[in-house]
Amino acid sequence: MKSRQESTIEAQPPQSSARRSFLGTAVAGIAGAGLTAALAGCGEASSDAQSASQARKSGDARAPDARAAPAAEGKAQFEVPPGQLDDYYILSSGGHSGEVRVFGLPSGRTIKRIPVFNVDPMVGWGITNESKAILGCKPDGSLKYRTGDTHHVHGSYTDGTYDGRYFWVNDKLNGRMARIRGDYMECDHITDIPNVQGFHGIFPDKRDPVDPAVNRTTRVFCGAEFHIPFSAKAADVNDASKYACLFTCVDADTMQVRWQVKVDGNMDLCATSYDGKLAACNQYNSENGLTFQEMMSLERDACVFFDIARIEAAVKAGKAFTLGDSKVPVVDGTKAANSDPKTALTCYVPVPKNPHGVNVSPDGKYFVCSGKLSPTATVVAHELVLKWFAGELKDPRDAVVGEPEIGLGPLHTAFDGRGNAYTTLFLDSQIVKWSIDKAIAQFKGDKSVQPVLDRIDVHYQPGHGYSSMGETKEADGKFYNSGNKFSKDRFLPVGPLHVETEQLIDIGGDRMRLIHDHTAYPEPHDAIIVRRDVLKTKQIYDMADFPHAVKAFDQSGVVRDGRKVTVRLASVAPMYSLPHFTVKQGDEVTIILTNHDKVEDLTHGFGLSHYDVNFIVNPQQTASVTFKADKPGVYWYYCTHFCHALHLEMRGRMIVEA
Ligand code: CUK
Ligand code: CUA
Ligand code: CA
Repeated sequence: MKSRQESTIEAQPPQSSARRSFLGTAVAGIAGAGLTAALAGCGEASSDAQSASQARKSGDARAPDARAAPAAEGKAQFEVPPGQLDDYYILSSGGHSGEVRVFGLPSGRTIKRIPVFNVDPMVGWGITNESKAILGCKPDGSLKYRTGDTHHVHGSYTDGTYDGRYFWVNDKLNGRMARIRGDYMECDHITDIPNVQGFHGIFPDKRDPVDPAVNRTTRVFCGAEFHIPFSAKAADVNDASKYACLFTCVDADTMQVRWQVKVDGNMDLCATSYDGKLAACNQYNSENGLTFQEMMSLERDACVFFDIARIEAAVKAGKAFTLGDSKVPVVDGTKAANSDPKTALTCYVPVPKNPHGVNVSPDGKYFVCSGKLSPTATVVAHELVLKWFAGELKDPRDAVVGEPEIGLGPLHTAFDGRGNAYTTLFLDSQIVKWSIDKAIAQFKGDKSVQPVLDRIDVHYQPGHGYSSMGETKEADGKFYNSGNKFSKDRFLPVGPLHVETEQLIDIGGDRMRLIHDHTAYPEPHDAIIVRRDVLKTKQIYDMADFPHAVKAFDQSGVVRDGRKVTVRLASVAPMYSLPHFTVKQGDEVTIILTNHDKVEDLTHGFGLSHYDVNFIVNPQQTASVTFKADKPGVYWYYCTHFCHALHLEMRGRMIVEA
């Protein structure tokens, strides 16, 4: 049998000329409306548009012009018609919703919301015993946390590109890292990171720094943004010199924390080299200040590099200490303790004031760190950082090979695999395309080169931008998505809280073209764009993976053990295996439900009236809930997930005897 994807590709009809001309007209209309709206609704966009039109008059080809895909060329090629599938998945963080989202690209269709750190009654995440075991509970059985703040999603690598096995996401709020399985696209593990607050950037490594045979992800690195005092003495709470941040390594397979490194400054993003040797974090607050003013006093902060092999050798050699209750070995990576390059675990490369974001070019040669408060991006050569660690480069700043001026508020950089970088400009509300080679030539002293190649207005204030397969060696330079923090007037008004705008940009040609907008519920930060063939998802569970499965209808029933009662239930559309069951008031009831349907998409739900119980079972899945039967009477349970013509009849009674 052909895979769904193969048959879809074959089934794709040639572009219909009728659709092409219709879409061309529609896009032209939208582009016009967008520009008018921008002028009317947004001060910054208005001045951008004015300066852009002035610049165009003066013949500056690098000026932005708020363009959408022009009508004459038509953008039907990017339309995903009804019944057709997208070419890419976007896996996006959901910010303080605590979840991860999956969109299709180029359509922008929402395909899935994966609950991770939040509670989600649609699937029963945070309600079933299985999900509570992953989330972690207090001794009384209630959830330890119900909230999270996801910022960065990254996938596992084999040979420098995504292998579809796992995805990881951080929880900035409660200091945790979660793993999502690539096959079922569900969270399977959450790890608490000890002694950190504001756990922010993450990045999986791409190969082992020492063993060349291990050419896949085995570690995930995590940066912490808020520095905290590692002294219990009350007198030290206001002594900034007692504060520090920890950089953490988590084992990708076991999800155990392997080691931590104490560093100066506050870390935002993480990046890893393609050879596995280095990880990097952009550092602001090198001042180690506790107040806003203190954090801004220095002209330069740093991009800090971690020599992974040396750190692991130091841990092995016992040069580590522990902090508080944590058993995780910690080594000293502060600047003062690492001044000798030949033994240093870390290298602090100075970059302009309060940088944000560090990204690695797909050829593995450069780390690009954005200026945030400086209108520049700093290009650091991977090879030169290795030279510094080898004692062959005097000053860490000598690893900088480019620092082009690109615009106001640079935050994050993506790549097209053709030597170009695309950086979000938060203050300018633009994406700027620039050439890495030209930036390097200019930095060497060639005043005639202009690294900036193009700019495009986005609506409005972009945070992260990311390109198709752009964080792998297979960066294909087709699409770029700008994740904008404000949408203002782009969508129908819905009261004070605005949805965010995700804008899809065609980066296949010399100039960027806006293809379309889609909405994203607040608030995505980072995302990755993954080619659809990378993900091999499973649509049906294996019943054998659930040790408590109710394997046959005749295994259904009520089992009593003192005050603990287990109700074993199975489902096949449109029936549960028990039309009713009886328990006693005060019993602790555990309901185990196995879905025996094998048909793809045949999910059942289980809602229990007035007991706040609500979860689903996908085909061949088993899930369970535990609650106290404290209200006597008759309570209907029913299927919440539409499954059959008789879905509404799919129900039964729980009888609670007083
Ligand atoms: S941070 Cu949000 S826009 Cu958490 Cu990646 Cu830069
Ligand atoms: Cu089963 Cu609806
Ligand atoms: Ca600073």
